[in-house]
Amino acid sequence: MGLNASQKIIKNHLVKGKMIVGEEIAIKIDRTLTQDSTGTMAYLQFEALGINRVKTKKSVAYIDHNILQSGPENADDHLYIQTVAKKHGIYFSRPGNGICHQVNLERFGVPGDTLLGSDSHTPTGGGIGMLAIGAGGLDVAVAMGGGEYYINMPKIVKVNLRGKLSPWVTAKDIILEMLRRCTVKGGVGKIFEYVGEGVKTLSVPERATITNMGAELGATTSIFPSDDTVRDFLKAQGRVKDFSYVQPDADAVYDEEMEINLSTLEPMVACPHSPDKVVPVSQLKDVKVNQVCIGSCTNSSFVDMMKVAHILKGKTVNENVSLTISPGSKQVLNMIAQNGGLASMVGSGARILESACGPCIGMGQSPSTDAVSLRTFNRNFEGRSGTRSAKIYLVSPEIAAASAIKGYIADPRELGEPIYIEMPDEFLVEDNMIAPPDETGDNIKVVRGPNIKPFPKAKSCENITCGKVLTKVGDNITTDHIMPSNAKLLPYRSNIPHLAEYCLTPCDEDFPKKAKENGGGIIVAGSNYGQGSSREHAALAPLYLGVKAVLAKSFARIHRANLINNGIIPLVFENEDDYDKIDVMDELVIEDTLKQIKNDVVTVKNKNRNEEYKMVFNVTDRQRDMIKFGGLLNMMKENNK
Ligand code: MIC
Ligand code: SF4
Repeated sequence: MGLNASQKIIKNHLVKGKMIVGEEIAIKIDRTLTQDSTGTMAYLQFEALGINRVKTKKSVAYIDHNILQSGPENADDHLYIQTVAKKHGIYFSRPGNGICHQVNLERFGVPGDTLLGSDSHTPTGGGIGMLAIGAGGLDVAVAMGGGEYYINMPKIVKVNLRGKLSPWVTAKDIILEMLRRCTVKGGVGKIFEYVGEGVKTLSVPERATITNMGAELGATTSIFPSDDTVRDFLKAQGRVKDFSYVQPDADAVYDEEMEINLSTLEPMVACPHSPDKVVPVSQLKDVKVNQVCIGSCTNSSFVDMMKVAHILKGKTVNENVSLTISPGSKQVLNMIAQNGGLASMVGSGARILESACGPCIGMGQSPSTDAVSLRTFNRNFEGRSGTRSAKIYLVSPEIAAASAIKGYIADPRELGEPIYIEMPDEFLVEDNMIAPPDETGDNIKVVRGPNIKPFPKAKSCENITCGKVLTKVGDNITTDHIMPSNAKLLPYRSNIPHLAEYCLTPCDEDFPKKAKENGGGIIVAGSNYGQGSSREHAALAPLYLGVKAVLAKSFARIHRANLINNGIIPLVFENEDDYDKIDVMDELVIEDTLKQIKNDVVTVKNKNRNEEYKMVFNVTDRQRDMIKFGGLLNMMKENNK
């Protein structure tokens, strides 16, 4: 029986377990990436492991998220990451060099290798045939130290692409179609492998747009098997030596299959406030637009930027629209500066921002009250832009640029003749903003600003776990709800006590207060709890506030792992109706916790209502140990005794 590309890479990296769907496997990680908003924690945790030098083939630390520097905090974090990287053998991509996923694709990604990144959009690397997975900072820290990465063997889904995109229809529309069909939870426990005739028609950046936004499906990752298109891309980046073919066998078997006929797709839009609320652009025509933001790790490549430049050339941005553009990397910015594309943007009145995440993570450019903002980004969760009442729509760069000129949501097909931008034969390669590590690190002093506080450490599990239900939230709660991130809070990513004051406040303003008054407690949630970002802070802040367990209808993959890594028990309702029976401030108890966590089903008693709920605790033995010992770090210490 033949293997698909995902299975081939997993097989080559398999350290423990069998490749049977749902069973726990451990894989060797070749490469890691961190960015600054999750990186400080990841490096504090790496330091706690006491390992001197990273053991990966290459690890890279990027600065791209917290770049506003409205006080010393962000700059202090940058300096900490810069020095810790220099000391421990990590390459440092300096602020200004670009968004981690874009730069990784250009300068570091290697087909067939595994990449673990402390950012949920790490699967962007799947665009060149890497097995690239997003994870919490602690998992990345362990991988940097040479430790394996544990996942349950995902189902591999064959996505057969047929036909060819029509003019003005883009890769963004392919992934929006995937989201329309599968929803934001449809990818949990799956890898999407894109194959078929249609793949040949897609460039590397187009593929990367799709694998990037596969994160919004909740998928473990997405991948395009590497082919001649990837070879040409790496050659144009001066890295053909990094290329190898990773192709599925002719008789490869998949766990599920689906098909998209590219020829029938239309330009699409994801409506507020979820990336899966997708409709064709024709349904939204004439909606007035106040702001347009182009960029992010989803759509900021050279070709994306050049398409936008062509649409804007000789035009003026509508009087009622503010247009911002963030090119994805220094390479992209420099190339459009040299070929005149940037001049067309500036000439039209676009506001050019730094090559960084910027408005995508609410680092500036929050829209006005009730505004309609069109963004080429990947997430439009409520409040993420920094303006709670704003309505964010996710679109292709083509729709974005056309709408910026017209002042309302525009169908780019009205622009007439399509634009075709050739992929360059040679990209402008200049790695002068990537600082290599010191050879030994012995004389490097790690600089720690006053804002860098120690991270909270879990305690070993008590035999009676009890607490009040501090809050009860609905379905699809994102980590942006659990641990909001905006220009005011991002500077505190290395200061959990401060961040904890805002934990879950978008859902329940009094949550931190209630947690403190009751000495911690329990969270009750609907399905897909913790979707979105990989930020471990969404587990660390609840840990700091004394949260012991989360009872939910279901969990998103990375957040569930982060909870377990930090000793918080994630339990799933066996009977979803029980969710309705629990009220805020009910007192819940898990008796004989140490015994019960050995089982797949745990009984939770509700003292106020004299009821019992069966909760599924379907985790691996290793994860049971983590809960017992109080998280991954404690378990590792215990195992090393
Ligand atoms: C995001 O897009 O939500 C982020 C900001 O990049 C996060 C990481 C973080 O919260 O720092 C992610 O995707 O993991
Ligand atoms: Fe940055 Fe946005 Fe990409 Fe997250 S999704 S890495 S915030 S550009």
